[in-house]
Amino acid sequence: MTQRTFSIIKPDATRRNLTGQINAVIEAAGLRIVAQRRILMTRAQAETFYGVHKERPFFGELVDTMTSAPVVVQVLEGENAVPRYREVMGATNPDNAAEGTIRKLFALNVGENSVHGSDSDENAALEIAQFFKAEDIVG
Ligand code: 3AN
Repeated sequence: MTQRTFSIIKPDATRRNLTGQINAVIEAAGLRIVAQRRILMTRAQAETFYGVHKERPFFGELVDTMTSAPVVVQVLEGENAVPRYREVMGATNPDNAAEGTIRKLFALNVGENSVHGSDSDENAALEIAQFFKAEDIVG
């Protein structure tokens, strides 16, 4: 089934000018970039986005990192987009990421791990709605 997921190319990656290389991995995996925008996240946006991690010890660091440089927010479309993109991203900690995954190729460490991808269809819908209007997504 064709689905959508939400992706972020994170500051560690935009800083190293890796947007195009990451997009190439996404497209080679059969996912289509149907919306994309480069933004500087505000602290309020990052705190809302990572609200589920509010109580985690790394929350402050996560918000600092996500607001430290531009990010590219994206909507990806494809068959089983949510689990497919999680596969393409690789494990949260790049030390555990499989060969050929975005995090194995590009991530620096668990906090600067180059990309975000939604972990469920429900969260994908919420995350997409935080950053995109329906008319700005063209499949
Ligand atoms: P994923 O991004 O693979 O879904 P989550 O949801 O567990 O992983 O974590 C969200 C984000 O929080 C990660 N992408 C990473 O940037 C950051 N993070 C997770 N665990 C740690 C940690 N132990 N130390 C610092 N940052 C972390």
